[in-house]
Amino acid sequence: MKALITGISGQDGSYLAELLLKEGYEVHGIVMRSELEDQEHSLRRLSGILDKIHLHPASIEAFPSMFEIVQKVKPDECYHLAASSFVSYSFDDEFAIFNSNVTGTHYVLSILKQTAPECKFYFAASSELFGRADSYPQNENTPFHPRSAYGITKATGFYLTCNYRDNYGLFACNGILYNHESVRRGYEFVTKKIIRGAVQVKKGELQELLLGNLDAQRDWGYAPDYVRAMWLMLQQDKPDDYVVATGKLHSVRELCDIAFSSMGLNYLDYVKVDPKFFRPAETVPLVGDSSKAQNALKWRIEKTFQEMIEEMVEFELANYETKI
Ligand code: GDR
Repeated sequence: MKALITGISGQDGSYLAELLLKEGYEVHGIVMRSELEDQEHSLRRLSGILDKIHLHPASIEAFPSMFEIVQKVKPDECYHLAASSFVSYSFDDEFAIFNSNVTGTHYVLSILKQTAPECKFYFAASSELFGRADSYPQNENTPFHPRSAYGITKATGFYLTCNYRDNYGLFACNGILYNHESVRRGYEFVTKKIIRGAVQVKKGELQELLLGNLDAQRDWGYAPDYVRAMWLMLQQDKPDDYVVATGKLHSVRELCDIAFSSMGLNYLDYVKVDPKFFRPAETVPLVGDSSKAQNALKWRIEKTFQEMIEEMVEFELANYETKI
């Protein structure tokens, strides 16, 4: 079996590549040309498996190069993870995010339809589809109400995926994933930002950590658990869409408390609120009901929130100098 992963160098891409290798797949990944030139940093998450995977340089916004790669690889499964994924940036550059997230997704679907119509397709949708939701917990039937450029692009990708499934018979699935974290998370996301900040404080290199809304709540899961759900979706008899979530809410404040107190510090002494990091407030929290995934895919959560944060803290302390 051959799998093609767009966004293989990211948190999810790297865990998924490891999982697929373990399952005996030949793993191909799309990376940006610049990433190949700066492997030590850009491909750091793949460092343990670089000699076992096949990397192809291309931009998902460039149809001809994507076409050539898909035609050459002829994958059995394609996991489309490449996207601009930081919600805050999407407010700054709405036009660029549409190009990568919408046009890029449309290109991949169209290329698969033309060159590998039997290939199974996974689209990385997001809980940001629900945005200003009317009810919680959200499930596959909850209406979408995205409220960021990022959320709109993910909603468009979701509908593109449904349309290629319904109109062209592609085996195409949407994973509506809630926040998922790990030691490989990027520093702009709040879990890693807080944990990194707490370690910097502990080392005496930071006096205060500036954050946005401390009472914001999220449904945070563990990334390796979530990539397993992606794979399971493509192993079913029929394509479908699934919410992947823990069903539990935690606040940014709670995260600060766990991270700082695990190092014997009180977050109240160091964390300061800066309105620069505020987002439009949620009236209803984003928390998912993943009953469908649990029943149909037999998907289970293996790591709790507390275990995950402790693992991230331990890793950050051990790898502080290398900035993984
Ligand atoms: P999110 O993740 O936007 O939910 O999207 P992020 O970690 O950026 O924010 C989580 C929550 O923390 C609040 N917050 C802050 N966030 C950041 N980044 N920095 C801060 O200083 C800060 N202070 C408070 C935010 O307001 C928010 O409520 C992630 C991404 O992985 C998306 O790609 C994915 O689709 C969704 O999760 C599901």
